[in-house]
This record gives sequence, C-alpha cells and structure tokens, in this order.
Amino acid sequence: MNHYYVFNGDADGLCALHQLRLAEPGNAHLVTGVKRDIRLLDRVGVNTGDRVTVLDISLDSNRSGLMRLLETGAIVDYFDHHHAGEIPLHHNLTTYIDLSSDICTSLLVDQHLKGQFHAWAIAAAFGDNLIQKAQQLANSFGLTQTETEQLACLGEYLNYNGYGDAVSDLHFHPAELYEEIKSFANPFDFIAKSAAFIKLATGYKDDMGRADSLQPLASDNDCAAYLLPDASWARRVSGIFANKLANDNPRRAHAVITLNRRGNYTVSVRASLTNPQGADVLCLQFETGGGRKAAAGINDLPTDAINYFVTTFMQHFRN
Ligand SMILES: [Mn+2]
Repeated sequence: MNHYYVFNGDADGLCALHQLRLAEPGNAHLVTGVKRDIRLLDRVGVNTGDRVTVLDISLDSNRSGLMRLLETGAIVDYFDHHHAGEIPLHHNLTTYIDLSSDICTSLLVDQHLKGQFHAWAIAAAFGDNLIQKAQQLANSFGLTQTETEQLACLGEYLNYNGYGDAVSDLHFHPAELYEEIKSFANPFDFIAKSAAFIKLATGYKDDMGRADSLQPLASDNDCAAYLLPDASWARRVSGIFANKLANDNPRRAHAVITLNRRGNYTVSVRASLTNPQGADVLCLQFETGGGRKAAAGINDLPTDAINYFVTTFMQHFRN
C-alpha cells in the first residue's frame, strides 16, 4: 500500500503536511509544486487500496483527477478551504472542507489533530494572510509578542518560497523544504537551528529590497502599474510585493506585470483595499483574463499589448 501526500507548495500546504506526518509518520510519496500549480491530482497514479491525502488545493479544480483516483479504488482524505463546488459522495472519500474566510487548511488539520502541533498551524495562518485570526490564536495559546512575531515571519517566509513561475525560481523545491522542517516538532527550534530558515529570511529581504527600488510604469493617486524584470527574484517576490503595495497604499489599485515562460506577460491586478471592486471586469476584457472583484489577473498578455493594458487599467480605476 502506498500513501501519497498531495500538497500545495506554500506555507499552508507545507504546515498541513508537516502536522499530519508528525502525527502519523510512515511511508509517503510527496506530490507538490509551486504555489500556483494547483492541478496536482492529475499527476498521481494509484492502485486499489492506496491512500491519498490532499492538502490545500481546490477540489473543483481537481475534480476529474479525484474521481479517477476514487474509481481506481484509492482511499482519499481531502483537507481544503478553496472553492470546492459540489463535493462528491463516495464511500472512499472523507472531506474536511471549510470555506470560511478565517480558516486555512493547516487550521483544519490542527482541528483534526486536536491541536497537537498548534504552533505550526499558527505559522501557516500567518502565511495564508489570516493575520487577525493567527494573532488571536497566538494570544490564546499564550505566546509572547516575540514568539508571535517569529511565527509570523516563519509563515511569511514559507509562503514566499512557494511563489515563482517554475520550481527552478524557488530557493527550495517545496518537497525539499519539507525535508528541512520535518524533524522539528516545534517551529521555534526550526527558527533557531535551521540554515534553511536563514536562507529564506535573507532571500526574502534581498528580493523585497530590489522590488522596493523599482519605478512604476505609470502611477497616480488612484492606480499604479509595475513591470518586474525577467528574473527569478522578480517571479519569487511578485505576489508578496503586490500585497505590500496594497497595504502601503490602501486607496490605490495596482497591477504587477511579469514576463512568463511562454514569452507573454502575466498580469496580477488588485483593486484598492478601500474599494475592492472591478478587477475582474477589467481582466475579463482580455482573452486570458479572469478572477474575482478584489483580485484578478491575465495569464498571457501579448508583450505588444502592454501599453494598451496600462492605459485601460489606469482609465478603469480612475476615480
Ligand atoms: Mn491555503
């Protein structure tokens, strides 16, 4: 019997995996990728009686892969907080799915394990940007402010490691990063003793420093568009840089543009925090665009369409 763990390569996926494996060590095949790589079940081949634990990837996006595994006779446990659609009823499928806005997958695993590795779950909640919830859990767990800040950094660094267009952009392949954390039942020991933690902290600060020195392509009081250079550091930091721009300028809409492996631009658009609307309407005007009201994107913008995009973006969000 094989046991496959299929997990998102971000902080939440990693910490969910880590908690479960601390509670039930044993043989494991790990299947993961960069944070944006979410159709992971397509990569899993099983035999009857194999076990599959799925962590932090949308059921709806993996529906066909999931049904194939169940039909082959695999036993599946599914933990997640992303859009699920209709959850299939199958005697071999157990789901722990909760779409509440203050829940992440590591917190679902934490509930399942009755808080055995609670500090790792708190770090994951920080990494998944559930700041208030994580803070609240840290307080009721009796952590000091310094300890809470340490877990917040840990979550942010683990999350940062998952961003990139391909695993070659990352400091650590997520499965390799798991190997670095797996012997630490207590995250404070990992923070104090692991060279991997130092590498992530240094990388995070370097990448953020470079991003902070970029000039926008266009900006005014209502919106700003940034083009990041074609470099691994830029692909690693783009998601976190976009969060920082939003937090620093809550009344402004932002577009962050990066070159992708297909030779087109990937565009990430966020409406302002004070008026989180319209990002989807803008992006849907473009062929490969989509998303939600507050945050949307364009997967493949032809490079010669960038000026047209920037003009449309600035007009769209001008108050
Ligand atoms: Mn998550």
